[in-house]
Amino acid sequence: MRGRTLGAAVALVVGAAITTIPAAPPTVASPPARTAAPAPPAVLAAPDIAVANVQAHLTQFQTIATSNGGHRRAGSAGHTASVAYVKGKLQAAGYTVTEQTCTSCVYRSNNLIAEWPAGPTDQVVMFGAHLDGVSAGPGINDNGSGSAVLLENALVLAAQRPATMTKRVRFAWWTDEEQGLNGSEFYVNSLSATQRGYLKGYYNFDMVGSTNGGYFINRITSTTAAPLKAYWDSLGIQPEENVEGQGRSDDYPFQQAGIPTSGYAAGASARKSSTQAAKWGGTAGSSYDPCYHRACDTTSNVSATHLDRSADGVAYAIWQLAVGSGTPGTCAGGQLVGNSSFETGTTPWTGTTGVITSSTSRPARTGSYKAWLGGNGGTSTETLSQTLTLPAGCASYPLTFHLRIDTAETTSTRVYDRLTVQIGGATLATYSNLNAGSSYVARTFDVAGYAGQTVTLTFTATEDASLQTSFVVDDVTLQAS
Ligand code: DTR
Ligand code: ZN
Ligand code: ZN
Repeated sequence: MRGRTLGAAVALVVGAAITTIPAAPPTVASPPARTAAPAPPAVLAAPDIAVANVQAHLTQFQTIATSNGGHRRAGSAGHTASVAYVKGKLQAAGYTVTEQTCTSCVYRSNNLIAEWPAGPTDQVVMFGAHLDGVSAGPGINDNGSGSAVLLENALVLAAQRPATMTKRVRFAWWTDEEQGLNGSEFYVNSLSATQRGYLKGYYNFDMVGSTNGGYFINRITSTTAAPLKAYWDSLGIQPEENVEGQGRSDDYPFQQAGIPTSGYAAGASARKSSTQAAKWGGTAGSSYDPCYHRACDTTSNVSATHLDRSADGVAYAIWQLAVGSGTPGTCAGGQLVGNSSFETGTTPWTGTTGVITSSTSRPARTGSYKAWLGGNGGTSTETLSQTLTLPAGCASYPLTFHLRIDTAETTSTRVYDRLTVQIGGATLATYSNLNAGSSYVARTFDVAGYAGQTVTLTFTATEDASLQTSFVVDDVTLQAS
Protein backbone atom coordinates (compact mmCIF):
# COMPACT_ATOMS: atom_id res chain seq x y z
CA MET A 1 0.00 0.00 0.00
CA ARG A 2 1.25 3.48 -0.65
CA GLY A 3 0.01 6.96 0.02
CA ARG A 4 0.34 8.59 -3.33
CA THR A 5 2.00 8.15 -6.66
CA LEU A 6 5.51 9.39 -7.06
CA GLY A 7 6.86 10.23 -10.45
CA ALA A 8 5.06 9.65 -13.69
CA ALA A 9 2.03 7.47 -13.86
CA VAL A 10 1.68 4.68 -16.38
CA ALA A 11 -0.07 5.93 -19.48
CA LEU A 12 -3.38 4.13 -19.51
CA VAL A 13 -4.36 3.32 -23.03
CA VAL A 14 -8.01 2.51 -23.20
CA GLY A 15 -8.90 -0.03 -25.83
CA ALA A 16 -12.16 -0.67 -27.56
CA ALA A 17 -14.71 -1.37 -24.89
CA ILE A 18 -16.46 -4.66 -25.05
CA THR A 19 -18.45 -5.19 -21.90
CA THR A 20 -16.93 -2.60 -19.64
CA ILE A 21 -16.41 -3.12 -15.95
CA PRO A 22 -15.24 -0.28 -13.76
CA ALA A 23 -11.67 -0.03 -12.55
CA ALA A 24 -10.92 -1.88 -9.31
CA PRO A 25 -12.39 -1.71 -6.77
CA PRO A 26 -15.44 -1.71 -9.05
CA THR A 27 -18.53 -0.86 -7.12
CA VAL A 28 -20.30 1.55 -9.45
CA ALA A 29 -22.26 0.40 -12.46
CA SER A 30 -21.35 3.10 -14.96
CA PRO A 31 -18.03 3.00 -16.83
CA PRO A 32 -15.42 5.58 -15.83
CA ALA A 33 -15.13 8.79 -17.82
CA ARG A 34 -12.43 8.50 -20.43
CA THR A 35 -9.98 11.28 -21.06
CA ALA A 36 -7.13 11.68 -23.51
CA ALA A 37 -4.04 9.67 -22.61
CA PRO A 38 -1.57 11.67 -20.50
CA ALA A 39 1.88 12.62 -21.75
CA PRO A 40 4.28 9.70 -22.04
CA PRO A 41 5.98 8.94 -18.73
CA ALA A 42 9.75 9.09 -18.39
CA VAL A 43 9.81 6.11 -16.05
CA LEU A 44 7.12 3.54 -15.52
CA ALA A 45 5.42 3.93 -12.17
CA ALA A 46 6.50 1.49 -9.51
CA PRO A 47 3.90 -0.99 -8.36
CA ASP A 48 2.36 -0.86 -4.93
CA ILE A 49 3.66 -3.79 -2.88
CA ALA A 50 0.87 -5.44 -0.87
CA VAL A 51 2.03 -5.47 2.75
CA ALA A 52 -0.26 -8.45 3.38
CA ASN A 53 1.90 -10.49 1.01
CA VAL A 54 5.04 -9.41 2.86
CA GLN A 55 3.38 -10.38 6.15
CA ALA A 56 2.45 -13.77 4.69
CA HIS A 57 6.15 -14.46 4.10
CA LEU A 58 6.83 -13.47 7.72
CA THR A 59 4.20 -15.96 8.86
CA GLN A 60 6.03 -18.64 6.89
CA PHE A 61 9.34 -17.73 8.57
CA GLN A 62 7.60 -17.89 11.95
CA THR A 63 6.16 -21.32 11.17
CA ILE A 64 9.57 -22.51 10.01
CA ALA A 65 11.18 -21.34 13.26
CA THR A 66 8.44 -22.85 15.41
CA SER A 67 8.80 -26.24 13.78
CA ASN A 68 12.62 -26.18 13.92
CA GLY A 69 13.51 -25.50 17.51
CA GLY A 70 12.32 -21.89 17.64
CA HIS A 71 14.98 -20.20 15.49
CA ARG A 72 16.52 -19.85 12.06
CA ARG A 73 20.21 -19.57 12.94
CA ALA A 74 22.71 -20.18 10.12
CA GLY A 75 23.54 -23.84 9.83
CA SER A 76 20.29 -24.89 11.49
CA ALA A 77 17.26 -26.61 10.01
CA GLY A 78 15.30 -23.38 10.42
CA HIS A 79 17.73 -21.53 8.18
CA THR A 80 17.83 -24.32 5.62
CA ALA A 81 14.02 -24.37 5.50
CA SER A 82 13.96 -20.56 5.12
CA VAL A 83 16.32 -20.81 2.15
CA ALA A 84 14.13 -23.53 0.63
CA TYR A 85 10.99 -21.41 1.05
CA VAL A 86 12.47 -18.32 -0.60
CA LYS A 87 14.16 -20.37 -3.31
CA GLY A 88 10.96 -22.19 -4.24
CA LYS A 89 9.06 -18.94 -4.71
CA LEU A 90 11.83 -17.41 -6.81
CA GLN A 91 12.25 -20.42 -9.05
CA ALA A 92 8.53 -20.60 -9.68
CA ALA A 93 8.59 -16.92 -10.63
CA GLY A 94 11.29 -17.40 -13.25
CA TYR A 95 14.45 -16.25 -11.48
CA THR A 96 17.88 -17.66 -12.08
CA VAL A 97 18.59 -18.91 -8.58
CA THR A 98 21.90 -20.01 -7.08
CA GLU A 99 22.80 -21.35 -3.67
CA GLN A 100 26.35 -20.50 -2.71
CA THR A 101 27.88 -22.49 0.13
CA CYS A 102 29.76 -20.20 2.48
CA THR A 103 32.82 -22.22 3.43
CA SER A 104 34.31 -19.44 5.55
CA CYS A 105 31.18 -19.04 7.67
CA VAL A 106 31.06 -19.94 11.35
CA TYR A 107 28.13 -22.18 10.50
CA ARG A 108 28.61 -23.66 7.06
CA SER A 109 25.43 -22.75 5.18
CA ASN A 110 24.22 -21.16 1.99
CA ASN A 111 23.69 -17.71 0.54
CA LEU A 112 20.81 -17.55 -1.89
CA ILE A 113 21.26 -15.39 -4.98
CA ALA A 114 18.53 -14.70 -7.53
CA GLU A 115 18.82 -12.71 -10.71
CA TRP A 116 16.02 -11.50 -12.94
CA PRO A 117 17.19 -12.63 -16.38
CA ALA A 118 16.73 -9.37 -18.28
CA GLY A 119 18.79 -6.24 -18.75
CA PRO A 120 22.51 -5.74 -19.33
CA THR A 121 24.65 -8.38 -17.60
CA ASP A 122 27.42 -5.86 -16.99
CA GLN A 123 25.28 -3.37 -15.07
CA VAL A 124 23.79 -4.85 -11.95
CA VAL A 125 21.90 -3.37 -9.02
CA MET A 126 21.77 -5.63 -6.03
CA PHE A 127 19.34 -5.85 -3.11
CA GLY A 128 20.23 -7.97 -0.10
CA ALA A 129 18.99 -9.02 3.32
CA HIS A 130 20.29 -11.60 5.77
CA LEU A 131 18.00 -14.58 6.12
CA ASP A 132 19.68 -16.08 9.17
CA GLY A 133 18.70 -15.19 12.72
CA VAL A 134 20.12 -15.64 16.20
CA SER A 135 19.32 -18.79 18.20
CA ALA A 136 17.39 -16.83 20.84
CA GLY A 137 14.22 -16.54 18.75
CA PRO A 138 12.48 -16.75 15.38
CA GLY A 139 14.13 -13.59 14.01
CA ILE A 140 11.08 -12.06 12.40
CA ASN A 141 12.07 -8.41 12.50
CA ASP A 142 15.77 -9.40 12.45
CA ASN A 143 15.67 -10.24 9.64
CA GLY A 144 12.56 -11.89 8.35
CA SER A 145 11.45 -8.33 7.64
CA GLY A 146 14.17 -7.42 5.14
CA SER A 147 14.02 -10.92 3.66
CA ALA A 148 10.26 -10.77 3.13
CA VAL A 149 10.34 -7.25 1.70
CA LEU A 150 12.88 -8.37 -0.90
CA LEU A 151 11.09 -11.62 -1.67
CA GLU A 152 7.80 -9.87 -2.36
CA ASN A 153 9.52 -7.23 -4.47
CA ALA A 154 11.24 -9.95 -6.46
CA LEU A 155 7.91 -11.70 -7.05
CA VAL A 156 6.20 -8.50 -8.15
CA LEU A 157 9.02 -7.66 -10.56
CA ALA A 158 8.71 -11.12 -12.08
CA ALA A 159 4.93 -10.91 -12.30
CA GLN A 160 5.13 -7.58 -14.13
CA ARG A 161 7.78 -8.80 -16.57
CA PRO A 162 8.73 -5.26 -17.61
CA ALA A 163 9.38 -5.01 -21.31
CA THR A 164 12.61 -3.09 -20.83
CA MET A 165 15.18 -3.43 -18.09
CA THR A 166 17.92 -0.77 -18.00
CA LYS A 167 19.84 -2.68 -15.32
CA ARG A 168 20.02 -6.25 -14.13
CA VAL A 169 18.39 -6.79 -10.77
CA ARG A 170 20.00 -9.30 -8.42
CA PHE A 171 18.66 -10.23 -5.02
CA ALA A 172 20.56 -11.93 -2.20
CA TRP A 173 19.52 -13.58 1.05
CA TRP A 174 22.70 -13.79 3.13
CA THR A 175 23.66 -16.42 5.65
CA ASP A 176 25.73 -16.13 8.85
CA GLU A 177 25.28 -12.37 9.19
CA GLU A 178 24.77 -12.76 12.90
CA GLN A 179 28.21 -14.33 13.33
CA GLY A 180 29.93 -11.38 11.66
CA LEU A 181 28.61 -10.54 8.16
CA ASN A 182 30.18 -13.76 6.95
CA GLY A 183 27.88 -14.80 4.12
CA SER A 184 27.97 -11.42 2.37
CA GLU A 185 31.73 -11.14 2.88
CA PHE A 186 32.21 -14.56 1.35
CA TYR A 187 30.09 -13.52 -1.65
CA VAL A 188 31.98 -10.28 -2.24
CA ASN A 189 35.27 -12.16 -2.01
CA SER A 190 33.99 -14.74 -4.49
CA LEU A 191 33.50 -12.09 -7.20
CA SER A 192 36.22 -11.32 -9.69
CA ALA A 193 37.31 -7.70 -10.09
CA THR A 194 35.32 -7.60 -13.32
CA GLN A 195 32.18 -8.90 -11.62
CA ARG A 196 32.58 -6.39 -8.78
CA GLY A 197 32.86 -3.68 -11.41
CA TYR A 198 29.46 -4.66 -12.78
CA LEU A 199 27.82 -3.86 -9.42
CA LYS A 200 26.48 -0.33 -9.69
CA GLY A 201 24.96 -0.38 -6.23
CA TYR A 202 24.20 -2.64 -3.29
CA TYR A 203 21.11 -1.97 -1.14
CA ASN A 204 20.78 -3.60 2.29
CA PHE A 205 17.63 -4.29 4.31
CA ASP A 206 18.16 -5.39 7.91
CA MET A 207 15.35 -4.84 10.46
CA VAL A 208 12.82 -2.79 8.51
CA GLY A 209 9.77 -3.47 10.70
CA SER A 210 10.86 -2.39 14.21
CA THR A 211 7.77 -1.76 16.35
CA ASN A 212 9.16 1.45 17.87
CA GLY A 213 11.07 2.07 14.69
CA GLY A 214 12.62 5.03 13.02
CA TYR A 215 13.22 5.72 9.35
CA PHE A 216 16.89 5.27 8.66
CA ILE A 217 18.77 5.30 5.38
CA ASN A 218 22.37 4.17 4.96
CA ARG A 219 24.57 6.93 3.47
CA ILE A 220 21.48 9.09 3.20
CA THR A 221 23.05 11.94 1.23
CA SER A 222 24.67 9.69 -1.41
CA THR A 223 23.36 9.47 -4.96
CA THR A 224 22.97 5.75 -4.37
CA ALA A 225 20.48 6.49 -1.59
CA ALA A 226 18.53 9.00 -3.71
CA PRO A 227 15.65 6.74 -4.83
CA LEU A 228 15.12 5.32 -1.33
CA LYS A 229 15.19 8.82 0.12
CA ALA A 230 12.93 10.23 -2.60
CA TYR A 231 10.25 7.69 -1.79
CA TRP A 232 10.26 8.36 1.95
CA ASP A 233 10.47 12.12 1.32
CA SER A 234 7.33 11.79 -0.80
CA LEU A 235 5.52 10.38 2.23
CA GLY A 236 6.66 13.33 4.35
CA ILE A 237 8.80 11.09 6.54
CA GLN A 238 11.95 12.87 7.61
CA PRO A 239 14.48 10.04 7.38
CA GLU A 240 17.84 10.15 9.13
CA GLU A 241 21.22 8.57 8.64
CA ASN A 242 21.42 4.94 9.85
CA VAL A 243 24.07 5.65 12.47
CA GLU A 244 23.28 2.67 14.67
CA GLY A 245 23.68 0.18 11.85
CA GLN A 246 26.97 1.50 10.43
CA GLY A 247 29.40 -1.31 9.75
CA ARG A 248 27.02 -3.78 11.35
CA SER A 249 25.23 -5.35 8.43
CA ASP A 250 25.81 -6.84 5.00
CA ASP A 251 26.37 -3.58 3.17
CA TYR A 252 29.72 -3.32 4.96
CA PRO A 253 31.65 -5.92 2.88
CA PHE A 254 30.36 -4.24 -0.29
CA GLN A 255 31.35 -0.82 1.00
CA GLN A 256 34.83 -2.16 1.87
CA ALA A 257 35.14 -3.44 -1.70
CA GLY A 258 34.37 0.02 -3.10
CA ILE A 259 30.82 -0.75 -4.21
CA PRO A 260 28.32 2.07 -3.57
CA THR A 261 25.81 1.08 -0.89
CA SER A 262 22.61 2.23 0.76
CA GLY A 263 19.57 0.66 2.40
CA TYR A 264 16.69 1.11 4.79
CA ALA A 265 16.52 0.22 8.49
CA ALA A 266 14.05 0.88 11.31
CA GLY A 267 16.55 0.34 14.11
CA ALA A 268 17.65 -2.24 16.68
CA SER A 269 18.48 -1.86 20.38
CA ALA A 270 19.32 1.86 20.37
CA ARG A 271 16.70 4.13 21.90
CA LYS A 272 14.40 6.56 20.18
CA SER A 273 15.08 10.19 20.98
CA SER A 274 12.33 12.59 21.95
CA THR A 275 12.94 14.50 18.71
CA GLN A 276 12.45 11.30 16.75
CA ALA A 277 9.32 10.37 18.70
CA ALA A 278 7.96 13.85 17.99
CA LYS A 279 8.35 13.49 14.23
CA TRP A 280 7.72 9.75 13.78
CA GLY A 281 5.60 8.79 16.75
CA GLY A 282 6.48 5.93 19.09
CA THR A 283 8.07 5.92 22.52
CA ALA A 284 11.00 8.19 23.35
CA GLY A 285 13.61 6.53 25.52
CA SER A 286 12.70 3.01 24.38
CA SER A 287 14.55 0.77 21.93
CA TYR A 288 13.50 0.86 18.30
CA ASP A 289 13.10 -2.91 18.56
CA PRO A 290 12.36 -4.03 22.14
CA CYS A 291 12.73 -7.69 21.06
CA TYR A 292 16.09 -7.35 19.35
CA HIS A 293 17.83 -10.76 19.48
CA ARG A 294 15.18 -12.07 21.84
CA ALA A 295 12.61 -14.86 21.85
CA CYS A 296 9.86 -12.26 21.43
CA ASP A 297 11.07 -11.36 17.90
CA THR A 298 7.93 -13.00 16.47
CA THR A 299 5.33 -11.89 13.93
CA SER A 300 3.94 -9.68 16.72
CA ASN A 301 7.22 -7.78 16.71
CA VAL A 302 6.74 -6.07 13.35
CA SER A 303 5.21 -2.72 12.50
CA ALA A 304 3.04 -3.08 9.40
CA THR A 305 3.51 0.61 8.61
CA HIS A 306 7.29 0.40 8.62
CA LEU A 307 7.20 -2.84 6.65
CA ASP A 308 4.88 -1.33 4.07
CA ARG A 309 6.89 1.84 3.64
CA SER A 310 10.07 -0.12 3.16
CA ALA A 311 8.47 -2.52 0.70
CA ASP A 312 7.06 0.30 -1.42
CA GLY A 313 10.34 2.23 -1.25
CA VAL A 314 12.23 -0.80 -2.53
CA ALA A 315 9.80 -1.08 -5.44
CA TYR A 316 10.25 2.60 -6.15
CA ALA A 317 14.03 2.19 -6.17
CA ILE A 318 13.94 -0.90 -8.38
CA TRP A 319 11.73 0.84 -10.89
CA GLN A 320 13.78 4.05 -10.84
CA LEU A 321 17.08 2.27 -11.15
CA ALA A 322 16.38 -0.70 -13.34
CA VAL A 323 13.03 -0.67 -15.11
CA GLY A 324 13.27 1.12 -18.40
CA SER A 325 11.15 3.88 -19.66
CA GLY A 326 10.76 1.59 -22.64
CA THR A 327 8.07 2.73 -25.00
CA PRO A 328 5.28 4.24 -22.96
CA GLY A 329 2.47 1.81 -22.89
CA THR A 330 4.75 -1.04 -23.85
CA CYS A 331 2.71 -4.13 -23.48
CA ALA A 332 4.22 -7.40 -22.34
CA GLY A 333 1.02 -9.03 -23.47
CA GLY A 334 -0.14 -12.45 -24.50
CA GLN A 335 -2.75 -14.95 -23.44
CA LEU A 336 -2.74 -14.87 -19.65
CA VAL A 337 -5.02 -17.72 -18.62
CA GLY A 338 -3.21 -20.97 -17.95
CA ASN A 339 -4.70 -24.28 -19.08
CA SER A 340 -7.41 -22.23 -20.72
CA SER A 341 -9.24 -25.13 -22.35
CA PHE A 342 -8.81 -27.46 -19.35
CA GLU A 343 -7.02 -30.10 -21.42
CA THR A 344 -3.82 -30.29 -19.35
CA GLY A 345 -4.91 -31.37 -15.87
CA THR A 346 -6.09 -28.83 -13.30
CA THR A 347 -3.08 -26.52 -12.70
CA PRO A 348 -3.19 -23.52 -12.41
CA TRP A 349 -6.91 -23.75 -11.71
CA THR A 350 -8.09 -24.33 -8.15
CA GLY A 351 -11.52 -24.99 -6.71
CA THR A 352 -13.94 -27.86 -6.27
CA THR A 353 -12.51 -31.28 -7.10
CA GLY A 354 -14.03 -32.85 -10.16
CA VAL A 355 -15.21 -29.63 -11.79
CA ILE A 356 -12.64 -30.02 -14.55
CA THR A 357 -13.83 -33.11 -16.32
CA SER A 358 -13.95 -35.05 -19.58
CA SER A 359 -17.32 -36.56 -18.71
CA THR A 360 -19.23 -37.29 -21.89
CA SER A 361 -22.51 -36.28 -20.22
CA ARG A 362 -21.80 -32.72 -21.35
CA PRO A 363 -19.90 -31.71 -24.49
CA ALA A 364 -16.64 -29.78 -24.38
CA ARG A 365 -16.49 -26.81 -26.73
CA THR A 366 -12.97 -27.81 -27.80
CA GLY A 367 -11.01 -30.94 -26.91
CA SER A 368 -12.60 -33.21 -24.35
CA TYR A 369 -12.21 -31.35 -21.05
CA LYS A 370 -14.25 -28.44 -19.72
CA ALA A 371 -15.25 -27.07 -16.32
CA TRP A 372 -18.68 -28.33 -15.31
CA LEU A 373 -20.04 -26.36 -12.39
CA GLY A 374 -23.34 -27.34 -10.83
CA GLY A 375 -25.48 -30.09 -12.29
CA ASN A 376 -26.03 -31.71 -8.90
CA GLY A 377 -29.78 -31.22 -8.52
CA GLY A 378 -29.26 -30.61 -4.79
CA THR A 379 -28.08 -27.77 -2.60
CA SER A 380 -24.45 -27.17 -3.53
CA THR A 381 -21.74 -24.61 -4.20
CA GLU A 382 -18.87 -25.27 -6.58
CA THR A 383 -15.99 -23.00 -7.51
CA LEU A 384 -13.25 -22.65 -10.08
CA SER A 385 -10.48 -20.05 -9.73
CA GLN A 386 -7.27 -18.87 -11.26
CA THR A 387 -5.01 -16.01 -10.22
CA LEU A 388 -3.94 -13.80 -13.11
CA THR A 389 -1.31 -11.09 -13.37
CA LEU A 390 -2.25 -8.46 -15.92
CA PRO A 391 0.76 -6.63 -17.34
CA ALA A 392 0.50 -2.85 -17.36
CA GLY A 393 0.55 -0.83 -20.55
CA CYS A 394 -1.56 -2.89 -22.94
CA ALA A 395 -4.33 -1.42 -25.07
CA SER A 396 -6.89 -4.10 -24.44
CA TYR A 397 -7.65 -6.80 -21.94
CA PRO A 398 -10.58 -8.88 -23.17
CA LEU A 399 -11.52 -11.75 -20.89
CA THR A 400 -13.53 -14.34 -22.78
CA PHE A 401 -15.11 -17.58 -21.71
CA HIS A 402 -17.58 -19.86 -23.41
CA LEU A 403 -20.58 -20.87 -21.36
CA ARG A 404 -23.18 -23.54 -21.97
CA ILE A 405 -26.10 -23.74 -19.54
CA ASP A 406 -28.67 -26.52 -19.42
CA THR A 407 -31.29 -26.94 -16.75
CA ALA A 408 -34.03 -29.22 -15.45
CA GLU A 409 -35.80 -26.21 -13.97
CA THR A 410 -39.10 -25.58 -15.76
CA THR A 411 -39.71 -21.99 -14.79
CA SER A 412 -39.24 -19.15 -17.26
CA THR A 413 -39.30 -16.46 -14.63
CA ARG A 414 -37.59 -17.57 -11.43
CA VAL A 415 -33.90 -17.86 -10.64
CA TYR A 416 -33.09 -21.00 -8.67
CA ASP A 417 -29.53 -21.84 -9.64
CA ARG A 418 -26.84 -19.35 -10.50
CA LEU A 419 -23.30 -18.85 -11.71
CA THR A 420 -21.37 -15.80 -10.53
CA VAL A 421 -18.21 -14.68 -12.30
CA GLN A 422 -15.91 -12.51 -10.22
CA ILE A 423 -12.55 -10.88 -10.73
CA GLY A 424 -10.56 -9.15 -8.01
CA GLY A 425 -13.53 -9.67 -5.69
CA ALA A 426 -15.95 -7.75 -7.94
CA THR A 427 -18.77 -9.40 -9.82
CA LEU A 428 -18.36 -9.38 -13.59
CA ALA A 429 -21.54 -11.23 -14.47
CA THR A 430 -24.24 -13.50 -13.13
CA TYR A 431 -26.06 -16.26 -15.03
CA SER A 432 -28.87 -18.57 -13.99
CA ASN A 433 -31.21 -21.33 -15.04
CA LEU A 434 -33.03 -18.62 -17.02
CA ASN A 435 -30.03 -18.32 -19.39
CA ALA A 436 -30.15 -21.99 -20.45
CA GLY A 437 -29.62 -22.83 -24.11
CA SER A 438 -28.37 -25.74 -26.16
CA SER A 439 -24.98 -24.39 -27.23
CA TYR A 440 -21.91 -22.58 -25.95
CA VAL A 441 -22.12 -18.78 -25.95
CA ALA A 442 -18.98 -16.58 -25.89
CA ARG A 443 -18.99 -14.02 -23.10
CA THR A 444 -16.42 -11.22 -23.23
CA PHE A 445 -15.54 -8.56 -20.65
CA ASP A 446 -13.06 -5.72 -20.67
CA VAL A 447 -10.91 -6.16 -17.55
CA ALA A 448 -8.50 -3.29 -18.31
CA GLY A 449 -9.29 -1.86 -14.88
CA TYR A 450 -6.99 -4.52 -13.45
CA ALA A 451 -3.95 -3.71 -15.62
CA GLY A 452 -0.77 -4.00 -13.59
CA GLN A 453 -2.47 -6.02 -10.86
CA THR A 454 -2.65 -9.60 -9.73
CA VAL A 455 -6.27 -10.66 -9.36
CA THR A 456 -8.21 -13.87 -8.99
CA LEU A 457 -10.87 -14.90 -11.49
CA THR A 458 -13.55 -17.06 -9.87
CA PHE A 459 -16.59 -18.90 -11.18
CA THR A 460 -19.05 -19.91 -8.46
CA ALA A 461 -22.13 -22.06 -9.09
CA THR A 462 -24.83 -22.33 -6.45
CA GLU A 463 -27.76 -24.67 -6.81
CA ASP A 464 -30.90 -24.94 -4.75
CA ALA A 465 -32.37 -28.15 -3.33
CA SER A 466 -33.78 -29.65 -6.50
CA LEU A 467 -33.69 -29.71 -10.33
CA GLN A 468 -30.18 -29.36 -11.70
CA THR A 469 -28.65 -26.54 -13.69
CA SER A 470 -25.28 -27.17 -15.32
CA PHE A 471 -22.94 -24.25 -16.00
CA VAL A 472 -20.29 -25.61 -18.35
CA VAL A 473 -17.33 -23.35 -19.04
CA ASP A 474 -14.65 -23.89 -21.69
CA ASP A 475 -11.87 -21.91 -23.40
CA VAL A 476 -11.25 -19.12 -20.91
CA THR A 477 -8.82 -16.54 -22.33
CA LEU A 478 -7.48 -13.13 -21.43
CA GLN A 479 -5.58 -11.80 -24.39
CA ALA A 480 -3.66 -8.69 -23.32
CA SER A 481 -2.40 -6.77 -26.37
N1 DTR B 1 22.92 -6.35 11.65
C1 DTR B 1 22.06 -6.22 12.79
C2 DTR B 1 22.68 -5.33 13.74
C3 DTR B 1 22.19 -3.97 13.80
C4 DTR B 1 22.43 -3.24 14.84
N2 DTR B 1 21.90 -2.03 14.68
C5 DTR B 1 21.29 -1.95 13.52
C6 DTR B 1 20.59 -0.91 12.95
C7 DTR B 1 20.03 -1.09 11.74
C8 DTR B 1 20.16 -2.28 11.09
C9 DTR B 1 20.87 -3.33 11.66
C10 DTR B 1 21.45 -3.16 12.92
C11 DTR B 1 21.76 -7.61 13.30
O1 DTR B 1 21.48 -8.44 12.48
O2 DTR B 1 21.75 -7.87 14.49
ZN1 ZN C 1 20.05 -8.21 11.33
ZN1 ZN D 1 20.74 -9.61 14.48
